[in-house]
Amino acid sequence: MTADLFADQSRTWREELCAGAVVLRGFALADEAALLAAVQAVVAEAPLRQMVTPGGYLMSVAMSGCGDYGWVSDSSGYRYDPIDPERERPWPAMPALLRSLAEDAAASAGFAGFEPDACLINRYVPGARLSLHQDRDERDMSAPIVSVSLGLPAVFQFGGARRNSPTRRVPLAHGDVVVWGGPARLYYHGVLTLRDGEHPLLGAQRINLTFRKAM
Ligand code: MD3
Ligand code: FE
Repeated sequence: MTADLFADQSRTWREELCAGAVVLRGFALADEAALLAAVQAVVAEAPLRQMVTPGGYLMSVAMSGCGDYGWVSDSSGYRYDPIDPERERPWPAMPALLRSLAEDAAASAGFAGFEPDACLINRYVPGARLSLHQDRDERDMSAPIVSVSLGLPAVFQFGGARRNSPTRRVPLAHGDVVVWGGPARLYYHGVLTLRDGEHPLLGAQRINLTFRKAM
């Protein structure tokens, strides 16, 4: 009865990228329908929007979020804000299912006790990209970041501690979860231009969730 024996694990496996960074392939697949419903409920309340960088560029990625804080970019800089400036209201609460997925992924990568207070939602349509950057607006760098990929596949670019560190390319597919912590927490990273395609559940888009401890 090999099929039964592997029923729970056959679609999920682990790949260590470097010390502190692990890909949990397929980790989000088990609950994908409920996960997508939760994300849809959040963006129905706080719509995805393209933000402006402090340098005046419109970001190709559309963003929203939930939890106690949302990440905001405008002409004055980047910040975590308890208020969504578009709606002048707090961000939607983080759905329990999203929180527990992030906590479970962090624990299974060795970061037990992760308590995210922010979940950023990034939406990529074909042509959108995220250039190489560090995530350094969070207060506590000992907490990891948990990333969940949904929809169209993307190529993730991941370097090192310096902007000119050599980079590697890692394909990320629907249901993949990545946990970044420890020595990898401040590594430069980005997402290459999303290619055209059609995902059976999400159509022509990729959604990425990143769970953080912002404050
Ligand atoms: C490596 N998002 O929102 S998630 C971001 O797919 C962001 O939308 C990408 O980078 C996306 O800031 C990549 C993977 C990720 C997130 C945070 C990291 C990788 C990281 C922090 C440190 C090192
Ligand atoms: Fe990032």
